[in-house]
Amino acid sequence: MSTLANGIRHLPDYLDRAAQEHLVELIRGIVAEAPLYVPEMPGTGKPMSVRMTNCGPLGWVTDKEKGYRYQSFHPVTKKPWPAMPQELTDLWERLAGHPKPPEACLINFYSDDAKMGLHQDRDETDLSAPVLSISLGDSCLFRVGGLNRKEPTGSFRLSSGDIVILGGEGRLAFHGIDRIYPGTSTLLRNGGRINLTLRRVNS
Ligand code: MD3
Ligand code: FE
Repeated sequence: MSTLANGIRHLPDYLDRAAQEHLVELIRGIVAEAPLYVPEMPGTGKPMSVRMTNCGPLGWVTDKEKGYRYQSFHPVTKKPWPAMPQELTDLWERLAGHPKPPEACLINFYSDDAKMGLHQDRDETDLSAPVLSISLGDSCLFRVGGLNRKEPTGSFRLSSGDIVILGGEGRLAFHGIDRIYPGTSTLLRNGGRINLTLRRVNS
């Protein structure tokens, strides 16, 4: 375990191969009910390169017209998000140190050339709750900076089975994904990277 400057904890290889495979099976079931969709930047409508879906009572979505928000249903199918698997709630209870359960699990899928620009996560009402991130599949280069976009950033690699807990001051740190390293994991048959972020939205 390593604690970065601002309360960001990195737990390398926290999940063993069997646990990773089990999560991939759960995600396959979720995606069958709630397909990955292409999110759009607010205002411009520019498509993001990462595809997304969610499970749990709430899901994070974005589109050109209404921008970043949490809502209880899939933006394309309009159906409620699939339930949060107990396995994810258990991980949150073990690692998050937060009294209330997670309300949203955002599922990000990165193909070989996908990336995510530097941003803050601040669409949640309860910013005292941490965000818990689980990486599956190909490795990536994760970038994290300070509370101001201008502050210097550092980067490190996230690999399959790694968990990162973003709490305390680090909760509002700027962060992003610079690149995927294709072919670095055999977990996903067709390659790519999945990131799960468990979030508490409401106080
Ligand atoms: C640092 N996802 O969905 S997870 C996101 O790998 C997001 O898909 C990235 O950023 C991904 O918003 C990074 C790690 C992460 C998540 C939330 C954070 C790092 C964070 C919140 C504050 C600081
Ligand atoms: Fe983020």
